[in-house]
Amino acid sequence: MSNSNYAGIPDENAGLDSASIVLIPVPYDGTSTWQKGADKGPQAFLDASANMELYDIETDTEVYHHGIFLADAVTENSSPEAMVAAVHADTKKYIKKNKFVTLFGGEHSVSIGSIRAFNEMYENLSVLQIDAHADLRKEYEGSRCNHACAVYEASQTTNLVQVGIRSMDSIEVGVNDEEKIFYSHEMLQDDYWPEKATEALTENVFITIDLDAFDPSICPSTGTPEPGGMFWYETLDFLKMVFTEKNVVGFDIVELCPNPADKSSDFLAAKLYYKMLSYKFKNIALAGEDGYDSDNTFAKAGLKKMKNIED
Ligand SMILES: [Mn+2]
Repeated sequence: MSNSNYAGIPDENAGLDSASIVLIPVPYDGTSTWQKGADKGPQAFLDASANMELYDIETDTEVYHHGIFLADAVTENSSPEAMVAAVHADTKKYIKKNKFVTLFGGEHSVSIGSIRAFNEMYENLSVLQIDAHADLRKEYEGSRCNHACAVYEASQTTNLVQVGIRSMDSIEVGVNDEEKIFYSHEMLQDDYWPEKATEALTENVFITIDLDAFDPSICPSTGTPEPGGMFWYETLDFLKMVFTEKNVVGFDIVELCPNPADKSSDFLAAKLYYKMLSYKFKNIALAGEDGYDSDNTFAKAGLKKMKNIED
């Protein structure tokens, strides 16, 4: 990555020791089947982030004051399995440092590694997947670490809740509990889907967002754009509900496939990432406020839900 600090934030907010937040870029595109280019996603996301205003109007906060450390990118790409192992190791390393860990892909197979790490570190983990595709294949093209298998493991080892789904293969039917799949055509008919999806989650939630969940009219730069997707404010309202009612322990955003003729998708991804951080930290005091003396106030807020830190 050519950017030294996330979003051009000052060095004092970008160091690992004092940062509450870690961002791990994973520029990986080894298994995508149609349009290549998700390996360029992290750089386009960082470039758009550097051109974004850092005051969030809605929460009246500047979340970067909590510190955002831009980690070295995971560049292992010798095989899908090796990439997943590398993502798993890095994610776990930073969770153990009591950071709020976030990742930016890359294609969706990177989430196999991040979800595995969070599931090892947090009790009764739910995975909230916001995606056009079910991604529930056990194996695809000879690998269990293909993007089409992104949440198969999560469906077996966590409480998986899927939102925005509008494309799947018949072999995926029945892999996840139908009660926990919120299909786009049903969401359109049910004003209460956000409450129902939130209720389906346990306390500890990892969120994985495949940008193709959004309608291609607002986010066309993804590998497989599917019509009939989610819009900006309905997505933010839902995320706000989840961040308010649950303990979101981390998240990833994947499948930005940049197109030089469309900067709006890069910018949507940048803004989405920052919005999610703003929702997470809006009620967590900054160092020096409300009697907190620690540089890393997330450590205090987040630790209590974690499994044995020595795992
Ligand atoms: Mn996906």
